[in-house]
Amino acid sequence: MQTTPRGNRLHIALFGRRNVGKSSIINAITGQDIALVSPVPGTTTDPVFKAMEIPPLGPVVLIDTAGLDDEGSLGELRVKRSRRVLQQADMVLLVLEAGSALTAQERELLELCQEKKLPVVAAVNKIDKQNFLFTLENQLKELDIIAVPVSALTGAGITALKIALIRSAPKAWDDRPLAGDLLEPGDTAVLVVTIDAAAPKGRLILPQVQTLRDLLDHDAIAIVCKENKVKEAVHGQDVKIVITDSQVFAQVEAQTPPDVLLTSFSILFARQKGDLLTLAAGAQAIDNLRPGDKVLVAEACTHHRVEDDIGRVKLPRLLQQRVGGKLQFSFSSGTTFPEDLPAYNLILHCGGCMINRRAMLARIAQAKEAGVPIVNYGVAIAHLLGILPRALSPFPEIGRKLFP
Ligand SMILES: Nc1nc2c(ncn2[C@@H]2O[C@H](COP(=O)(O)OP(=O)(O)OP(=O)(O)O)[C@@H](O)[C@H]2O)c(=O)[nH]1
Ligand code: SF4
Ligand SMILES: [Mg+2]
Repeated sequence: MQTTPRGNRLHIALFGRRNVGKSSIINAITGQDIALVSPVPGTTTDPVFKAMEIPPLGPVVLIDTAGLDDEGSLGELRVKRSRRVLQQADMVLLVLEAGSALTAQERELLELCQEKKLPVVAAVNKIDKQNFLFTLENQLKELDIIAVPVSALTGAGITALKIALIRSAPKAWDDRPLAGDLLEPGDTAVLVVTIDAAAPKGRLILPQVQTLRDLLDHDAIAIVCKENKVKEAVHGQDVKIVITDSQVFAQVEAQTPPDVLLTSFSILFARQKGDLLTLAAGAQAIDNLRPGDKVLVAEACTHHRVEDDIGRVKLPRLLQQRVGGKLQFSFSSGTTFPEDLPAYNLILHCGGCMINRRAMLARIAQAKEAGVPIVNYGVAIAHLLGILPRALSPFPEIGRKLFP
């Protein structure tokens, strides 16, 4: 499977009057010039579907549409086609122009969205030339719609817009598969579980059980073995993927044929919870750290800390070994995320098991806005062990971007 199938992508449909900047906002969100922009109203005529990976939203399809106020018989036809897009949308981004008020067409669209229970976020664009938002903001507030002031021209508010999209995305979007989407029904996965002194007595740990369950939910076949039996587990079977504990990755890799996908449980969880592309890019930034640099270790809860705590002790030690000198560590925990992010050279975040995906993605967005690389514990460990490129083999889109 080379790319995320469309069905697993969040479909965001952009609507708005002609010339309000729908296409420009697509370009601003993606950071690329992919949608045709011009001062001539009616530039976008037919719905345009763009499938892409937008950190930190993940794999999405953005749907650019023709203006809702298009006129004439051809215009009416275009409006109809635009509206039809609603059937394929998971959520709607209504683009408005600062200084205006809601029109009948926009209200009609919002009513339709309400009927279909589609989440709506409104972007009030062109605040660089007109920042009178009062009327629109009040109208949208009455309708219980989040309004984000933006300028596609200057980029102002675009991160806030991404965060609003993440927060408003439909509930089902949070329920992402762990591994099941990497296999077709009937495909086989080998799960490698270490049973050492640290393993709990008489049971498997939660990430292993969750992965197993996810594979079964997707009608895949799962073989479970220890790290010394991978060769036998793979032999003679048509195995699609091997999933292993990070600590025995090298040993497992040596027994896994190159044409079989290989990854670790922590990479799967980083993907499910966060935005793997940004986190993997953040891991690369570890190599740029120099002695004296500032690292923020952020944990999403105030869990009980153990003696060789991964965030407080183990990872700081490993990082300093890699850098060859002392780093300045700051620690944050719980629901607050520090304001002074630009002061750091790297953010090392926990797996975030106590917060939902939206909250994790919002933190990743804040880090990106501050221009600070962010990596989580699992991905950082994979990088420090030198296994990241191979562990990303099931996600060629990400591998291609990071290791072209
Ligand atoms: N000043 C300013 N101009 C903007 C902004 N966003 C878009 N524009 C300009 O507005 C015009 C229309 O932008 P488009 O992105 O093509 O608008 P659209 O909504 O896709 O228009 P149609 O496809 O014609 O419906 C272009 O000249 C853009 O450069 C903004 O934030 N500020
Ligand atoms: S990974 Fe989970 S338990 Fe650990 S600090 Fe983060 S939220 Fe808390
Ligand atoms: Mg357009």
